[in-house]
Amino acid sequence: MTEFEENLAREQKKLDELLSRKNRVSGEFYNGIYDRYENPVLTREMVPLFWKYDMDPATNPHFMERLGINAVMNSGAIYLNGKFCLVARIEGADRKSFFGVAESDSGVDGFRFRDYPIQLEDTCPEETNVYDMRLTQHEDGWIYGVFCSESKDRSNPDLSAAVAAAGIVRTRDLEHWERLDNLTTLHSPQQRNVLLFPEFVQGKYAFYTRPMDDFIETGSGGGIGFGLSDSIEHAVIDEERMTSLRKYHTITEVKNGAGAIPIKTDRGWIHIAHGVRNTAAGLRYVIYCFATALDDPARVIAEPSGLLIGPRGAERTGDVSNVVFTNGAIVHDGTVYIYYASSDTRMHVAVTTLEKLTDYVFNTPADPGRSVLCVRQRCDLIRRNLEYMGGKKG
Ligand code: M1P
Repeated sequence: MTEFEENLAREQKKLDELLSRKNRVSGEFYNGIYDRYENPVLTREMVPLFWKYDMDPATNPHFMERLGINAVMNSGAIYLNGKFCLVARIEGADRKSFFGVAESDSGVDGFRFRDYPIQLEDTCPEETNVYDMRLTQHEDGWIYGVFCSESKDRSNPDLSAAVAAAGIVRTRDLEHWERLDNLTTLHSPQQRNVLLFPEFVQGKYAFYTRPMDDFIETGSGGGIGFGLSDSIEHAVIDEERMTSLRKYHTITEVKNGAGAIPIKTDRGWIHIAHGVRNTAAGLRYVIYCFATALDDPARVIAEPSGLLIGPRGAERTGDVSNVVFTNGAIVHDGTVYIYYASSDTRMHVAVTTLEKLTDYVFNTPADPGRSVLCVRQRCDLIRRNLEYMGGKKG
């Protein structure tokens, strides 16, 4: 066997084992709200070898990576033609991200990438990076992908100064993609974490936005916004109403952003979003929920206290440690699959049911905002429990 053949055979075997590995509910974790799974559902090791290596021994005798992959993370999600589909953010070794479709029959394992990543139309010459696509099956019949389109800020000499905007594409099959104009928000200089609402609102296209003064800092942006546009081909939002707000000394103090496409229930739209706080160890990203009204998707009607998913164990380390982030969930046959990335490195799934998620969102108490009130809230629970447990004994 040549060096090439030996290395190829070993790496292909590792990949095949990873792709056929069954995933199981983690026995370690319990909160009654959702299950975690033992293994990540997508990692950089699950990318096809022919995306990274030159497979011709004549030009690559050492079987050397030519185009490395650094991470597979923040994925949009949709159930299409009997498959759980993720549109993953794949980050090359060159720090540029792009999108690839991975499909699975079960939703918890066996995700395989299609042969080619998505090749977006090159309509924005200044655009340097694209990431974090959210997929909306809209009532107009199209599947839309809204993602961050990042360009260098030419007005600022700082080499790291960048501008984030919301790019929009549409497709019917996740194979052929039409690029539309980037979203314009008349009163917000930058946008990230934008998603398209699946229904028309007042006959218009509706977006959740995340207004920002700057590429990193949201500045005066108070939280997750909501705005309407007459057109989707040339989307423009004038007014952005605030929905879930950033609040002092909460999980959303530094920033927050919309995540999965809101899930419709008979009690309201359930949102699975992310919140960011600062710590001495840097920013900490967690996933939280809120609900908005069916008759007014900008009006928050429930916001359970604290986080739904926080980074735990091995999830806590990666390229950007202490981060969990979601931009996709799938509801199929009453089961909810929440796809989330950990530490900007790999993808996981948390699984619950629509019934449990609704119970969590509408029956978990809200954050009362101050320690003295929080301990009172907890003592109420303890008192009720002790009375109940004492009553049972007697
Ligand atoms: O590094 C954590 C996340 O940071 C950004 O989110 P936000 O805009 O809320 O700060 C995004 O770039 C996201 O991709 C990344 O996972």
